Amino acid sequence: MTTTDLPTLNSRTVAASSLLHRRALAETGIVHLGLGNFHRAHQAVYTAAALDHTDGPWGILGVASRSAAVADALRAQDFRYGVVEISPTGSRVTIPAVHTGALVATQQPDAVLDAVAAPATRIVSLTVTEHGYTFSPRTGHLDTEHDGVRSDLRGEAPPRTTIGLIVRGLQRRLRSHATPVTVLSCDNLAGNGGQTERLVREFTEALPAAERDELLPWLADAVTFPNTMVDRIVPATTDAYRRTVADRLGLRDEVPVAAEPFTMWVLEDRFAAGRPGWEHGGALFTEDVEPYELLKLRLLNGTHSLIAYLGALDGRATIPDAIGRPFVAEAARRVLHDDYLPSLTVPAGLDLDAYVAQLFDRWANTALGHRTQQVGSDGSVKLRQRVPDPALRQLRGGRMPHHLALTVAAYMCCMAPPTGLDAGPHAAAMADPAREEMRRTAERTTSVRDFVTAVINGGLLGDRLAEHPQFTERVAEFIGILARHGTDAAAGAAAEA
Ligand code: CS2
Repeated sequence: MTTTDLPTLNSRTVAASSLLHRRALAETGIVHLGLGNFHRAHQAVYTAAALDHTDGPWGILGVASRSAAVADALRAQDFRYGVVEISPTGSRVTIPAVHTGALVATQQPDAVLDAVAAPATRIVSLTVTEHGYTFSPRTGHLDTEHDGVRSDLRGEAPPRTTIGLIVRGLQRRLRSHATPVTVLSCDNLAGNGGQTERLVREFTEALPAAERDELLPWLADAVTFPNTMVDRIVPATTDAYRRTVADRLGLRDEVPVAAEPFTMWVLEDRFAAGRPGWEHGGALFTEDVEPYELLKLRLLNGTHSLIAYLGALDGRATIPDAIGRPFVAEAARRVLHDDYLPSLTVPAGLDLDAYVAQLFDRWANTALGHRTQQVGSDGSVKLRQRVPDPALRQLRGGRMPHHLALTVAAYMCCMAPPTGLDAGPHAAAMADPAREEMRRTAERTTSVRDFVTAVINGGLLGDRLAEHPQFTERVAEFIGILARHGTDAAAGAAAEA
């Protein structure tokens, strides 16, 4: 039997399955921007646990940015889908069943703005990836040169950026009833709540005076932006995961999400209008999220980037394949311990050795098959969050962060391979908003060193690393070694330095 012969997963077939709990969904209390896999395997699962514990008005309206595919499929399945938890020892499927609707921002912009403004909406959460915040990689401020930002500032419909959409929705809310609301970033940005608040404010400050003066005081009074640390490795959906749901439940699910068993969520408890009891799903509420955020952003995400770029250049399709190469594992260990760890304050009570050992186990989860291409995509916006601060800290202390330089060198080789280097299919498949610009820079510069200088001075990693030409020099040296002698030799040179 093929999966197409099976009944579709929907509220009726799910309710008939003894495996699954039944939940009569209450009203929508959360509008979530970014209906991607991560949200569906993370916040949705915590919300399901909260609602399993106590009923509440916390249904989630999911908003896809552009693509209608997931929203349409979810609608056809009454917003039910499977989360396939994959570990080396097996898999299990759960159905969060917390979504009350799905919209596509580009197709139904007015309905999205209405949803943000609706009195019942108490939380507007977002997972739009680093790329979705439209900050300038150079300055970190709102990118007012960005076409979408400019169009949104002029008030053209539909809003083209997430920050524009949030501000326009909040404006509508203020004008209709002005009740408080929480904007909850769940993306991998350092200080994600604070950054979102700043970008929202910068957008508002750039509006005409009357709009600005109306909105700014209300934002300060009635809207909170808690910081959060989110963690769960969630690969792209494949037919293999669709088959797992079919095998386990005997139902056809077009949009399951696979995820590792590990999951973590740490949040500041600053909600303007209440929240679900996410602690019942294991979320941790604390006054100071920053140590957790930085720990995860650097040790997991930062090291992940190095594994993805070195792995891709070495011809590895997946993170577990990459970390299975001893020289990649050693480079990961070194960047984590030598370059990232000194920049961190370990949260009180956290067993660092166990945390690090667990990271290596998570990366090695071959059953999950997380792709190097996925982790390596959008490096220009991701590395900006991961590399500069720890690198600057080392450089200012008179130490060269060799493995951070290697990370940047491997990234640049994936984006604009120097002469003599075949970066391979996994690097070629990495999407990145800066790729074209880097390629053009490579064409107009005559040496690797000039290329690296132009890219770094152009603000790829902010504007402060350019003050340390020895870092640029080191990146150029690694690119030379990668091109002439390969990934193994480059990692070896970093380890010996
Ligand atoms: C990864 C993250 O793609 C990436 O950059 O590092 O998506 C990572 O898998 C998650 O943050 C894990 O929580």
